[in-house]
Amino acid sequence: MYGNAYIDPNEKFASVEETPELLASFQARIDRGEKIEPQDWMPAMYRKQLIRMIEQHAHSEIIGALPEGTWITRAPGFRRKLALMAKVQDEVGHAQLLYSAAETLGKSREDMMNDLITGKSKYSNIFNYPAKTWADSAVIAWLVDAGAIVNQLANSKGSYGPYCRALERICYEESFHLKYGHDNVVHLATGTSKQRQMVQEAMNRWWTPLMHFFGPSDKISVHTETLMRWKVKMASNDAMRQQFLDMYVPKIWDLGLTLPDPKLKKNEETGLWEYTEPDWEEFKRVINGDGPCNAERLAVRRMAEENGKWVANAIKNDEEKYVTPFA
Ligand code: FAQ
Repeated sequence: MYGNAYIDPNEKFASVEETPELLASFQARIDRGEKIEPQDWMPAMYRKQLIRMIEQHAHSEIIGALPEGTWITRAPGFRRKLALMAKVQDEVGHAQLLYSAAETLGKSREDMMNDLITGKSKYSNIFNYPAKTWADSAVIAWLVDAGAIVNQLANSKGSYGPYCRALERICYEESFHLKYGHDNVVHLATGTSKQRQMVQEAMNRWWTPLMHFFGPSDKISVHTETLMRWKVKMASNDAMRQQFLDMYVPKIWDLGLTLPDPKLKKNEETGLWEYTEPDWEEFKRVINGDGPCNAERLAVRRMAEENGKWVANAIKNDEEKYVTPFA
């Protein structure tokens, strides 16, 4: 999978001791805005955190294809079906880019896939909710993609080269998804009263998961401080949530739609949005496997793994055939 040039970073740096001098010079590189590349030395914790985050992101993309994917066969019209099919394919492609970026840090794709289907790794909370109507798929494409772009655009300026380059490319595609989703929402919001009702109900259903999507509030976030010091995360969870609210709440209200939070308003003095703190207990339950669709999502992935094993084996055998003679 890595080709012959690949050197397992865990082995390459196994004997390097993490001295204070080495840690300081690493931090200095980050502070100067240099990119860290796979062949560079990095603290074990930087590597571990990056693997965790990129892997979770990759899993989110393939699991994220599922709620919208269920609407491909039922999309209203041929053009919307084609567009949705292309979008879902893009999401799976994003997972490929991200798994490749995570592999550069020394975790194999097989291990990542195993950790996903055994429930060891997390993926985004938001994909554990059902897309009940066509309007849900529209809201996902508009607002989940919008949230993803806020996060990814910021983090594409981060410190780890392969992740940043993957994010840059992903953002181009997500921007188009967002336009597709917006078009669908506008169509429903300006349609018949039944269509308006359908999109309003979808908005109500997705609001809390969307607020959760940016991660726990800064007061209770575990990793933000370390990840921001290392420029893996370029803004805190609350800052990204604020940016999303600032960009999208006015657009939602402009369409005559409402949001299910009576406290939601912009404080003109502070420039910050005020909102009801979303239920973080629900968030914890969902990310730890007890959301409405967790079991179903992992069951689909397990089935895909099982059914696709022969393809993986064929590729592996093929790789061996080509790689061995030059080893
Ligand atoms: N869902 O200390 P923090 C997409 C966990 S891609 C699940 O604040 P951190 C494309 C976190 O892992 C969407 N778990 O964590 C698409 C940690 O648990 P751990 C995915 C979450 O890492 C669109 C614990 O809570 N994007 O949508 C979530 O500093 C449409 C404590 O939290 C990414 O993954 C959550 N929302 O910040 C596809 C972007 N939030 O691991 C199809 C990369 C937190 O210690 C259709 N990731 N947790 O057991 C990130 O930017 C960060 O990881 C955050 C969380 C911001 C998500």
